[in-house]
Amino acid sequence: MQMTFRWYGLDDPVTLRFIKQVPGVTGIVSALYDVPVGEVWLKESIAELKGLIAEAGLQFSVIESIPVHEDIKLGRPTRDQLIENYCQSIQNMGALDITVLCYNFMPVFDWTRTDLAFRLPDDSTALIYNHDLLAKIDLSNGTGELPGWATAYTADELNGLLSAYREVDEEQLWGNLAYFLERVVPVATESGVVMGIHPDDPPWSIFGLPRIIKNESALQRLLGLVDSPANGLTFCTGSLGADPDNDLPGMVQRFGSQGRIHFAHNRNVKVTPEKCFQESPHPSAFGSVDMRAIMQAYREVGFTGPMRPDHGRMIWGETGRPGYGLYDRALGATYLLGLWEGLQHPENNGGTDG
Ligand code: DNO
Repeated sequence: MQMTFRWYGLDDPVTLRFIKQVPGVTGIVSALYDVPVGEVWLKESIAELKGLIAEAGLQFSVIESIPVHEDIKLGRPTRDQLIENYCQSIQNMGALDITVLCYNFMPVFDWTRTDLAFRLPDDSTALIYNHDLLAKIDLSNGTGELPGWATAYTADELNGLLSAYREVDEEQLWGNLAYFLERVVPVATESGVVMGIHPDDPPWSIFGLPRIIKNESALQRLLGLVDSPANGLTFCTGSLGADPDNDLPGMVQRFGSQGRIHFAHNRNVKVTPEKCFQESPHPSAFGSVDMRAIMQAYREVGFTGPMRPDHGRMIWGETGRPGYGLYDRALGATYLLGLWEGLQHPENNGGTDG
């Protein structure tokens, strides 16, 4: 296992130098944030980012994410050119030896919360989600009212997308995902890249949009769409853990032993009443996710891929990008590495990457 950290590029207040100071973190998860969705990621631009990371003494381990254009998810005729561009981006990353790609297939909205700075009794703040409150968010003026939504849509753009998705049900979305994967996975394989789909977050429909990557049977179905090792998973305990029916350690066992988990996102969530959750500190005691059992399952399947602590709270007065401050994620990385070391088989005395 390689412990990694997400970095948002030169604008990120959490610098590569700070990340390098977190014990045991050797890899960076990043992306090109200025390429319009659908365009090719140029090799020179990826190489430049890789160079910055290497200068800091770190490895560019994962691209998270190359966004999938809505026209691909909607199955519009323009998708073929967009898929070709996507393939080109994969070839470019592969040529630079960046071998893990995280992506998602969530219509319109990536991860979604109702409050990005909910104050906890200890005065830290966390991201929370409440399904009833979400339903009350008014989208008639675009994404303005949605807390922290990164891709701002105007009212017209958003209405256009929402009405286009009214014609696409879950089965059609599966079909469009299959169409995409049938074309990109062979290119990934040739390029030495493995793909890990990120589960839907939260793992249920929001705003009436179809969402399909939500549970074990969906993940198994995904793997079968193109039965090749390059077609795999980003296993996110926070996203899947929002549904108490998901058996996370069992899923790590079953998908990990098939060699199909390519990237691990470890986050804890405290699942409150139905379809409500609060992001909580990484250790098991603070949420509904049994982190020890999950790490044990990763040990048992001999996981060698990248892992990152996922969202943290804001603590010690830190301000910054919600979920992506330095301190709580650094505590998370240290906790996960501690579990990893403690779960090491006594006969295998080999550091953190065994
Ligand atoms: C949230 C992240 C997601 C993830 C994408 C992957 O913090 O885990 O935004 O990067 O869903 O495509």
